[in-house]
Amino acid sequence: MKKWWHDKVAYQIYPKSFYDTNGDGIGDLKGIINKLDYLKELGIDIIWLSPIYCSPMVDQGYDISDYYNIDPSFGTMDDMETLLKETKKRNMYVIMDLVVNHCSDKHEWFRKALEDPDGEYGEYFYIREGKGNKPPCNWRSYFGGSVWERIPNTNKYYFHAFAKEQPDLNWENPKVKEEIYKMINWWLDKGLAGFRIDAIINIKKDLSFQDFEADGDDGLCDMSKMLEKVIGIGDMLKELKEETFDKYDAFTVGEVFNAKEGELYKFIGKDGYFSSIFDFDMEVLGQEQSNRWYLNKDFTTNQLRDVIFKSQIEALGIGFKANIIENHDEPRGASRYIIDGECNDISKKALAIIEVMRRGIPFIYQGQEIGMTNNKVDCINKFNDISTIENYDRAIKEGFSKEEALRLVNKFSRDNARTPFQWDNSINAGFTKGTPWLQVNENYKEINAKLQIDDKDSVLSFYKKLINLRKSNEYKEVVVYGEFIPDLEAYDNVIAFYRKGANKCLMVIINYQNKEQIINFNKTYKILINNYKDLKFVNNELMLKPYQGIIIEIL
Ligand code: TEU
Ligand code: CA
Repeated sequence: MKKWWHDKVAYQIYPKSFYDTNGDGIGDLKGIINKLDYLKELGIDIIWLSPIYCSPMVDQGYDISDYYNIDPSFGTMDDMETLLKETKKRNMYVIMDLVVNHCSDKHEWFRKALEDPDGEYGEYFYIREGKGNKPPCNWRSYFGGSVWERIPNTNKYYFHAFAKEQPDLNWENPKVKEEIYKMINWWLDKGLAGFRIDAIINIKKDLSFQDFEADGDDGLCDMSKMLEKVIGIGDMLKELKEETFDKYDAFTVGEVFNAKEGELYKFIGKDGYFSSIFDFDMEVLGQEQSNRWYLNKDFTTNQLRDVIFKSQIEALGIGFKANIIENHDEPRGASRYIIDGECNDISKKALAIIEVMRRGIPFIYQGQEIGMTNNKVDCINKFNDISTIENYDRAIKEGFSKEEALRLVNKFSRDNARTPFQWDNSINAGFTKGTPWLQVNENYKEINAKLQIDDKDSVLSFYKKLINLRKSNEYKEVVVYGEFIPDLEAYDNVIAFYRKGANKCLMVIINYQNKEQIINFNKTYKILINNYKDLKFVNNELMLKPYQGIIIEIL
């Protein structure tokens, strides 16, 4: 059955770094309203806002102290309502980040829990007695250290999967669930189109809290060990959607890393828990353990191609994944998926084809469309992100030199994607008239939106072309619903596939390497999109230039 969101294109805004209108160095809701026409022009339908709720910002808004209000640094509820009105006018939709695995330690529920751990609000969290002088078990939080934090003057500990300022909410408590459902419906009633659902796979814990074998020098073990084993998340997610999203035909995207093999249909199938889930297969390539970046391995283009194919095929006949090449937790796609020294407008356009032409819902992250790249930071103190600093410290504890640790966090830091949006070549890239909360990438004079808007050969214009193709009357059906069929796998470093629809068949061929590649080819075709001016085709041979990417219609 067709759904309203199937043919849409989504865009993630990281509000703090998008556009600042009052000179405090922090992007705001008015800034987003100001740039809606830019997004509309790009072809965006759905905007996902990273959290803008009240927050002490220990984890940039992913620590919420009040779910019903807007953090003053972003604006007011009036601004939010204006944003909803202005998007509606433009036939655009807004989804917000739903962060309900945990809240902030400043949330009133948690403050009350600390006052009386054995009382009603203690039950809103996971509070357990320590084992002798030690925490209840040896699981490692995603941001390092134990998942348990001792409550002062007691032998009780509370559970936090992320930072200690992000206590996990107790999803086994019906009252907590009721509060969460009420809050979700309150927002949907306001006119939100849905949610991106944060860290949701963590809501189900194995309540036996037993130790696992340590996998690091810290004597702790990755939480994934527990998540792989625990059962029962399905019931929670089913109830969640029935009590909320279903009633509104909302669009939901789950941040799900650990869907078990063969269980995708439960998440995004016809009666799935969510409309879609992110495809993180490219992002976790080479990753040894969650959030221990210094252990990450390099990967080849063939490996990259293989994970893309595998993930695409997995979703066929089941549902639609949300396709990304970067987000606010990841390095810039152009820096991660293009070899250093080969990153240029041509290769960025090749990557853009992968973003938009996979089957699923494209989610473009702010700045991706102009080819923003990783930032270079020369000193650990210049990072802001909690996870970056923690990774650096841990790498050093585990024996890496300071230089090596700095190099590695530069490569993977979440701040790479969080530097301010580069609007133009004026001071601070036109992001703010004040002092930006995070250093602007120094390449803003070469990479900015203003330079690219009127340049028909820019990365930005190329994204527009791709989105236009996806939305055109002629090719919409095949780009949105067409099957995904891999091809040319015998060629190294070539990423090629068909999108086969009811009446049309498109083929994507990308020579994803810095040298020419000849490909035997005996089909009749029409070129729809090409990141070079021409395409050499002689005697049944396609001669692809370095990083040449084409979309052709097979006739
Ligand atoms: O991320 C969840 C998550 O699993 C992250 O730990 C992710 O693996 C990591 O950031 C990659 O480096 C979500 C949000 O997207 C993230 O920004 C938050 O910090 C986190 O939840 C806690 O709310
Ligand atoms: Ca501001």
